[in-house]
Amino acid sequence: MITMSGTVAEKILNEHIVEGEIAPGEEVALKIDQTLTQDATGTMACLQFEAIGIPRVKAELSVSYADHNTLQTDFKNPDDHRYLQSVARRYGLYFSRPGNGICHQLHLERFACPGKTLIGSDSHTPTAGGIGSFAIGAGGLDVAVSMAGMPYRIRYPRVVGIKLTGKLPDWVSAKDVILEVLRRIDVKGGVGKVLEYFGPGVKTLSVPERATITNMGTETGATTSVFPSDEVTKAFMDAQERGDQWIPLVADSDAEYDELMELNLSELEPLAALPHSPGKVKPVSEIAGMEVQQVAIGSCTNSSLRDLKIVANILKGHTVADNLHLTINPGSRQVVEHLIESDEMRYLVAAGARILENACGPCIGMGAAPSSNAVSVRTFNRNFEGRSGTKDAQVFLVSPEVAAATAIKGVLTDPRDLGDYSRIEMPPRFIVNDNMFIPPLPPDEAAAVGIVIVRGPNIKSLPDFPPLPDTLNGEVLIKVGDNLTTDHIMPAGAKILPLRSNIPEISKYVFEVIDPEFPARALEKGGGFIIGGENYGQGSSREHAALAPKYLGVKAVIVKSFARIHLANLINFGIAPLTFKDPADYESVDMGDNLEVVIGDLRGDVKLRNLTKGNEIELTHSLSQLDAEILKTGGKLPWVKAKV
Ligand code: MIC
Ligand code: SF4
Repeated sequence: MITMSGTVAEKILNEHIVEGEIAPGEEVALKIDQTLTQDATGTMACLQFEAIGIPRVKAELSVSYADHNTLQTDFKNPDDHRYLQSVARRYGLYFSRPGNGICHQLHLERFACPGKTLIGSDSHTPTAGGIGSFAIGAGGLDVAVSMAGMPYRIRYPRVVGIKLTGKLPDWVSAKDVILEVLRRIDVKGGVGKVLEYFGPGVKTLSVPERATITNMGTETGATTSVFPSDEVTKAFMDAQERGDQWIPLVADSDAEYDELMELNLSELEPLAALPHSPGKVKPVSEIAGMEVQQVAIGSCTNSSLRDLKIVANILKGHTVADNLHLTINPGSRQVVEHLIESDEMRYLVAAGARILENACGPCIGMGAAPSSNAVSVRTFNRNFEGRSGTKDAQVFLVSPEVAAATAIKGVLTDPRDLGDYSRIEMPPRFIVNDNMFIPPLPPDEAAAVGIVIVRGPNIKSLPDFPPLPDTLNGEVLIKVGDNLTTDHIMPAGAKILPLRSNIPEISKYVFEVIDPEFPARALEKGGGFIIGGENYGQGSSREHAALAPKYLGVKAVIVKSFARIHLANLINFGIAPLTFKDPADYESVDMGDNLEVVIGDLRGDVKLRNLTKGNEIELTHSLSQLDAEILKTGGKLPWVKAKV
């Protein structure tokens, strides 16, 4: 039992705990104040919410955003948007229409509040930590359950205090701060932890800059990242006409962190994450000079007004180098309206930037795929192999400053070579125009009951899964290495994303990037097992990375360690998530081996009999009693339905 040492994370957590013991690693249930969903995960989340059978959302605020699936190459994505809009109207959610912007940028601008808990069906939900919200990414089903008013369960995290001192030098920005954190702790250094920023350097960063840092904290595997709520936060909320929602929230002076890290902002330099991992970080100065074929600016990490203003002022009077394309996705309409008003949009257009819509776009392979073998320099947060839509593209992740300098020069450029830093001026008040949010109907359930839910032909009903037996039999269907991402397990992109509400169809693409024969093999063998290394399932929150393998008959995933959200998704869909007791045993299991795994009631360790090799291995798991119960029932949906 730890005492209330008074970090920001602990203050929010402790106020929201409704069950469980306050001690790192213990399972606690949290009251959730706000929820967010987006269109790529939200369709499934809404189908699940409907299946739970509650007449209206019970969270204080639920927002359904349409920002990922905005490419309309046929009826599927627009059908899903009509479905989401009708569900929002029927069940009392805000609906953010396509064109309004990226969920995390919009939520920060218009809804996120210090001291509140937020759960979102998107792994970058911690963006709202920039305003002092305790914001967690989760699978769609967990968000649906929170929409139904039930608490969300997590392991009480360890809190890492990151003490910021100094001030960012010219040409260095918030992206370099989080890239430096990633350089130090890599893509699994944050697992089981909250990254909390404090110290004198905090006040030098604006809320959108803080949000860039908390957004990409996701790439460390952290449960979330959070900044205090101070005068800077108040000024931001005042400028968004939300000053009345501000509360002060800082760590007590005697607060004790479970771990400490110091980061002197003054010592940072422009950094880049190299292909194909956000944790492979190097100074730009060491790798500058390589020819670049594409620069892409935007994504929930770097599409705020501050970021696009700096880009506009760097590009002013220049032309994009003739060997590359520059695409820009602004984060929201507020950003665009300001750029138009200040004339800075003209600098972007005049320089030759291709202005795309306010949406995720190229970040999730929705358009603007790079050419073959291209080097693509992006302000995004992920550079996993194939995610851009081009398998052999080399994606580098950088700050807006590096991206803009590179766009002018045609080669990867350290922006400090450009000379004087462009100064930008932020408006004292933001242009507030909420006309693309459709607010919920007043809470008169009778009025909403008659609202027809619009379902296009691509929206298929949820598959039903039977309870899990005590003994699982089958073949090892695939064996993968460390840090395998959910983009590998269930790819996204323009072709596959529109199938998110159609499980039989989307299942045909499981492991497409690394083993396109997997779905056919899994079906032919009647299902089986996946063997993996460390940090299996890092990255996106997409529950389809569990749901689709389940549909193909996967019974257990046996690995050295799991990423947090994917582990929860496996439990939610009735796939046993097991780990090797001795990680060295990973070596002894091969693809094609016939296994018998005796899980029993999942109360203790588990035995794996390798029938091909004739040996026995000890497996273990981190399941709570409740997790075990959910798993054995065949997943969370039947379990929740039984409760309701
Ligand atoms: C991503 O960045 O990978 C996504 C697309 O936003 C995902 C959600 C999804 O797969 O729909 C995420 O980060 O959770
Ligand atoms: Fe959208 Fe990219 Fe952010 Fe995911 S990481 S929410 S795809 S902008």
